[in-house]
Formats: sequence, structure tokens, C-alpha cells
Amino acid sequence: MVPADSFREDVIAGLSLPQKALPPKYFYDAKGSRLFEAICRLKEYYPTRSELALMRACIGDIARFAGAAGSAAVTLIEYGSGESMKSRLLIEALRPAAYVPVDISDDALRSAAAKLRRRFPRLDILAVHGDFSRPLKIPMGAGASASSGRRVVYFPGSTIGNLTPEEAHAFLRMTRGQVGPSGAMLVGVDLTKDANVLHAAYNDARGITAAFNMNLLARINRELGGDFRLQCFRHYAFYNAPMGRIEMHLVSLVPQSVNIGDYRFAFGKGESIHTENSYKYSIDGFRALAASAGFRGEKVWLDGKALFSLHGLVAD
Ligand code: AVJ
Repeated sequence: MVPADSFREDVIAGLSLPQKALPPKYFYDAKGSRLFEAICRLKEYYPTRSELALMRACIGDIARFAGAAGSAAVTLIEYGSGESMKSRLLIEALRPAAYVPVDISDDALRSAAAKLRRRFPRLDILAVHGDFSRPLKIPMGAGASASSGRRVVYFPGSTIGNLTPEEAHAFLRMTRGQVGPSGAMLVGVDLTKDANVLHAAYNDARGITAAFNMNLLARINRELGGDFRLQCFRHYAFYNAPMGRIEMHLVSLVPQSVNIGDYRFAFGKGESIHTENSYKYSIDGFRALAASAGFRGEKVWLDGKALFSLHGLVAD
């Protein structure tokens, strides 16, 4: 659970901006996490399927890359581990000495760690409950992982697309500091592509993405005592080509005001809350960003349709 206080503060601050905005990390309460899993199964939503196909096809090469430092044991750190489906593949192939899943959802973290413990009884698992967008103290646990191990950060799912390029730069720098001079990073990045394909992925016919977006208002009502009338807002997602990103918004259908505790927010008709950015990168564009943060793009893997990429970065 995210502390309710920071949720409240972030919501009040975001709705006070000239362009109202809410951080996408708050999508993932229990209902939001279920809706996101449903999104991942939609025929229009290609990223999850593409990344999994890529992992299955290239796992041997990916594991060789991650273990490349030779005999030193690997500590695999995963940001936003969630249900850890792709990590299972990676752990099987790489056989790290230690696995450090980091997630803001305590429940997801616990159940994933429990499953992995059963599956890999000799793996040293150190679950860290926290927000990976802030500097983290990674506890270095027992055994081989204590100090000698090579640190490899695994950041799948194109979650990095939620950050602006400036934020992504700072985040990559922080990660570079975390893995040290012999470290590496595996990062999943969604690729720039035909705008129609992107549009369909964020405007699915069944309205699951719309429900996922709207759930943020329901969560504010439930957890912060807000009085959003959900029927007075609609989901809006479009590809902002000059910015290279999908933007998700919730648009007010009428002039209205909304109360959250002692705060009141006025909405004009057509005014929106910007709820998410999902940046898309070319291979070279992402490599240039990584290079500016102290990582050399050594490897890149794609799925068969070249919709999604996994970058193998080494400390430079
Ligand atoms: C989890 C951030 C990768 O940007 O595609 C899916 C979230 N939003 N549909 C994405 C999301 C709407 C997703 N990420």
C-alpha cells in the first residue's frame, strides 16, 4: 500500500496545476491492477505479448548478456516486479545468486516472492517494498551476493515510458549509480510505430483502458473521500506525434466542481486531467538517452514484428 498521505498530497498538488494531472503510479490499486492485467490480454494491446515473445525467443542470449562479467555471481534487481512472469524466465536462464524484486504493491510483492521461493528454493530473495522512482537502499543479503556480485537491474514492461525523457535520464543515472562500474541494465522499451496501431492499443473496443483510466477517480472517491461523478468524465487517449508519446486524459463533460476533503476543484467543459504519458522510442533514440546517463547500449532484442525492444545496457 502507498501511504494514504502521499496519495492525498500528490492528488491535491496535481489537481492544482494549470493543466490538471495525476501520477500514473496510482492506477494500480487492487481493481486497477486487475484491469491492467485485462489490458495485457487485449488483442489491441501488443506490448505485453510482444515483450513475452521476445523474452521466450531470445532468453539464452539475454541471460548470457546479463551474466557476461564471467564467474562473479549476479544479483538481479527488478523494478516494478508485480507478478514477475517475465522474471521467472530470466531467473531460470540466468540463475542469479540473489533476486531483489522492488514494488510499491506489497501484496503483489509478497505473493510473487512466495511463488519464486517455492520454484527456486536456493535463490536468495530479498523483497523490497518501495517506490523505485526514488533512490533505494538495496539490502545486500547473505551469501555470494553480499558484495562481489555483478548487479543487473531488470526493468521490463516499458514502464520507463511513463517518464519524460528528462525524468528517464535522471532515472537511468540513478540506476547507473546503483549498479556500479561492472553493472548492467535490461530495460523494456516500446517502439515508435504506426499511429493507428498505437491509437487502437490505448482505445480498445471493449473499453477496458477507459475503465482503467476512470478507476483513478473511483479510487480518489473511495480512499480520499472525493465526490467525482464518474459519468461526467470520459476517457481520452491520443498519440502526440511531436512529443513521441501516447497521452491519456480524463475529460470533464460539463462545467462542474469536485470536492476532495476541504479542497474544491473547478472544471470547465472539455477541461482534462492528464493521467499518463507513454513515450515510444526508436532504437537509436533510446540508446542516445541511455548514453547520456552513462550506459552503453550493447545489445538490443526485438520481437518478430519489431513492435517492442529490450535493451541490454552496460555501465560506461
Ligand atoms: C504499464 C506504463 C507500460 O504505458 O502502455 C496501458 C500502462 N496505460 N494502457 C503503457 C497503460 C494504458 C502501460 N505501462
